[in-house]
Amino acid sequence: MSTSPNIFLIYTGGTIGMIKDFETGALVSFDFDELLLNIPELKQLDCNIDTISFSSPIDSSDMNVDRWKELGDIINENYKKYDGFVVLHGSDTMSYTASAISFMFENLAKPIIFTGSQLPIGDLRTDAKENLITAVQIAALQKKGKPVISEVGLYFEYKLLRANRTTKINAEHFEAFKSLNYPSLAESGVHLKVNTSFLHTVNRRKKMVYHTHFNNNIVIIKMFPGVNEDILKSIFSLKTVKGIILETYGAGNTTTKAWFISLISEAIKKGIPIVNVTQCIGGSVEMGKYDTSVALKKAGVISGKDITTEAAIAKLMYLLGENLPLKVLKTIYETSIRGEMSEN
Ligand code: ASN
Repeated sequence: MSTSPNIFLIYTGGTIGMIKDFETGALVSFDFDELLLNIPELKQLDCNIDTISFSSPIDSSDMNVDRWKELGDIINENYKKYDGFVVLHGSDTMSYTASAISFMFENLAKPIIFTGSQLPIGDLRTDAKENLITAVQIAALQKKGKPVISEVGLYFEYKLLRANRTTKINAEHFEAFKSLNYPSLAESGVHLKVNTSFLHTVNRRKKMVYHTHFNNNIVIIKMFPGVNEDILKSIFSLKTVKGIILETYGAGNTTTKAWFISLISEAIKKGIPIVNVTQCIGGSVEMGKYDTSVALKKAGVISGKDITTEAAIAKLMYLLGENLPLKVLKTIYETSIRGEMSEN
């Protein structure tokens, strides 16, 4: 029997497997077998690769919580059988899905590496081949028979990043993702260099726990100068809203208008968690640093610290799905549970 690592390659859709629609000229998801035919190099890798595809591959703009679960179920059902997982996913919402998957798998002890591309695999100038081949190699990395990476990663354009720290920052460049608040986990040059000290460490005696409940009754409100009182009041009055993410300025600042502060504190008094994340792609929320965030802190707003908006959304849906009392939810939210925020 072969001792090479066993890798499960999961195709969800995205540009990597797309072709141009004959009539509209727009890119549409294509057949997985066709994608594999375009990349015979996979057979040369020192690992065994099994593959599976979503029954109808999608552009990642159509991702939703049901699709997260579909993907999570595929990984969970095959967790024991494989040494590592590679997920092919559209780049547009890759950071959201990868963040969600990181919360779904507690005590993850194997690599789940997301990748995709900016150009389809059949395109002459495609970035898909390098992304896919190196993602598989990373998922197959082992030391003393154990996976080197035991977390959810995102590999794109020569860098492996912690997935729940990433944001898509460019629709044009091959370097489409950044992780501004956490260093890269590995870099691919002439050698594949793993930055061991930044890797998530795992206690292998703890059993992996799979979580599937996401409550998507949430809303994200991006602050902007001139934000309208009536519109915000109507959003805050919606009974279906069970959690709010406030995308604030700089280090967590908002308008200090009395109507706004009272909306926030009334909602929290009613048990609605409100999370403060910054609109900046780097840096951290620090409520109390400026006068313009003191009232938020007093009202009990949760600090998202240096979490990305993508991870903040996934974490809020995940913790709401766990049905926790508000105080407990706040404490857990402000703690790094999958390496998604800095501890301070
Ligand atoms: N629209 C595509 C997607 O996210 C973009 C890509 O994969 N580069 O599915």
